[in-house]
Amino acid sequence: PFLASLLTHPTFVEGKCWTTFIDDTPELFKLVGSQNRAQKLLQYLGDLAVNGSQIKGQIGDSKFRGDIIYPTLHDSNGKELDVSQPPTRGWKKIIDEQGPDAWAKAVRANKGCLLMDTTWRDAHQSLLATRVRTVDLCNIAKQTSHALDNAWALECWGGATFDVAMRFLYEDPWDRLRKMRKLVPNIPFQMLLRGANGVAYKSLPDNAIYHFCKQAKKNGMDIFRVFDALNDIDQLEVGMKAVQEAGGVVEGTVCYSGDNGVYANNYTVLNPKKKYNLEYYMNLVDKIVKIGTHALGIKDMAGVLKPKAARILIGTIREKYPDLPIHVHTHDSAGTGVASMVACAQAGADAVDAASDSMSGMTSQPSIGAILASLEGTDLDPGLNGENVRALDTYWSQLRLVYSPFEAHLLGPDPSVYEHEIPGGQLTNLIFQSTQLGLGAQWLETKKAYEEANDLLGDIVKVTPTSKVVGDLAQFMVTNKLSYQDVQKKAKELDFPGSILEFFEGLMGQPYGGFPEPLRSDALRDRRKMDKRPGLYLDPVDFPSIRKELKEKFNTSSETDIASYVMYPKVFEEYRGFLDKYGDLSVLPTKFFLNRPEIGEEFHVELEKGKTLILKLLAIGPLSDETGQREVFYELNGEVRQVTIDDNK
Ligand code: 3PY
Ligand code: ZN
Repeated sequence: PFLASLLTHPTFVEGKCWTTFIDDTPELFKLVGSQNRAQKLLQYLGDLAVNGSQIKGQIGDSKFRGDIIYPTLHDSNGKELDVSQPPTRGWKKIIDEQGPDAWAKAVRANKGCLLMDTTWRDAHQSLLATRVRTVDLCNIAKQTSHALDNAWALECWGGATFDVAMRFLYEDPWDRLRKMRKLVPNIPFQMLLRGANGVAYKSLPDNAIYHFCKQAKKNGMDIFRVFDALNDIDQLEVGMKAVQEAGGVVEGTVCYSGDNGVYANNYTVLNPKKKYNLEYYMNLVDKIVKIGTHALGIKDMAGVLKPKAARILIGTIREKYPDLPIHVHTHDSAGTGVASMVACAQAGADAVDAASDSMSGMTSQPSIGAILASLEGTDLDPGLNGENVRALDTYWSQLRLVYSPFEAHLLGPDPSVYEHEIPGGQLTNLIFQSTQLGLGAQWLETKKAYEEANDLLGDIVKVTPTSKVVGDLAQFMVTNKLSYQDVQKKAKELDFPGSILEFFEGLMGQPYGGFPEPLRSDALRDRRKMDKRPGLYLDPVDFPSIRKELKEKFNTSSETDIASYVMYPKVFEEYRGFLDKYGDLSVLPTKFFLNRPEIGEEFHVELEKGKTLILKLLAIGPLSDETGQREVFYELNGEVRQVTIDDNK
């Protein structure tokens, strides 16, 4: 069958078969397996028909199951844009042709404040449990490449998208990156890298981070926002150096923790307990600059950077480092995001983050439309066509309803974020968990416990993975009815959650000001204590033996599979198991990935270019008492096909 595919392939037939043709034409192999793929897909669809969606975190069906209407874009003369043609404008060209240093210069010379659109990463991580699938990003990619042609970047990868893709969407995150890259040639791509943790939740050996960054760059990534959850400079350095070596743009990043301390001279008046003041942030910036960075990221993961603090912080950095591009990230949890980002722009930031209007606000980034409206016509104009940006959002307004089963149903801003400092994505999760339990009061208790847990841990910087440590301790306190004092007094006997012990061991790096004692020693008992960065204690990854192992276990020698396995061995194995059973589901439209089809409803699945399946659910048979199974009947390209499914209900 392979030979038949080869001999009938149009390129071969036309005699244009070059020597790397077979390597460059993976669809040859796909054609061979398409029968098999269709059968596996039916297995998934049969399971969906009988048992409903098994996607973790899904509650109910999509609110919108109609056909998506795609936006039409226009040029500055009002003429309809042909989005099938690649755009000519975009900052990626400078990175590619002149390199990151020249790019940094060009960014500084640019008068306006650029925008980074986070819709493809942080916005859905913060609002929809990171569940947006590759197909839905690709379906709007061409329009996006035009509408956001002058954007700083699209944030589209890294953070939680990496593991969630494999864990819950049964997708290869690398495949996503490659597909997006093909469709968006002009706008730089940006990813979030958790320093020495890569895209995992605790530190990995240094060579794993180097290998990962190399693959990310090779597969299409441009700008790497590198942070460390404790602002531990040694941990941060690992990530920054790995990006440097991979040839990427380094955005060394400061995680911003509370605005009270920024008022350096009178901070004791404002909040005596705060240890993160202007001096602290400036010291960190100095260290990041010393390591070598193309841009500076300010990552306000909880959305606690108020406009006045923004002016002071960004203004001070701008004055000290006139040549350094500054890029600010925030969340709109308190509702002050637009005001703060405008303040940053006015104080000298080169770029700020925003999300498509329907995917913005609350725990996500502030609205791109609102920021555009605030800066439009001023010296800081971001240089985007507002009408096209709004047109793009008509897509996201429909998509948000397709993903409604993952909504946390937030009702409004939460200015108490200034006290509890819970990062955006985590805030959504915690509110969701509390409301699921039907305990309104529990939410107040959780917020209070979160503040206390943070104090117990020594007032640490809170973002993945340290925010999880604080959240786990808070939930542990609420569940076990432990007060602040109880935790301190009973620490020697308490059975703390694993994340807290890992933090105390030093597996997430060193917190500023040190670990709290005697709590650390009491909790750890005879477990190890690392007082330097974990990478110094970990054995390097033995890549040759991992390559051999993956070849034997999964018949793959792909370096990106190896990177996935090194980052998440168990998740990768489970993902491959799922692929064996159901095949590659990334081709299935989301409404049929999440929702059971109606009887008689026809739908199309494009397995690959030119190979479309036309499907219709015909009937679900009765439950067999003997086997606990049902027969499900589908019509596939006009033929009746039957699959046997375990009824798990
Ligand atoms: C992540 O690490 O995934 C984050 O979004 C941190 O803000
Ligand atoms: Zn964020």
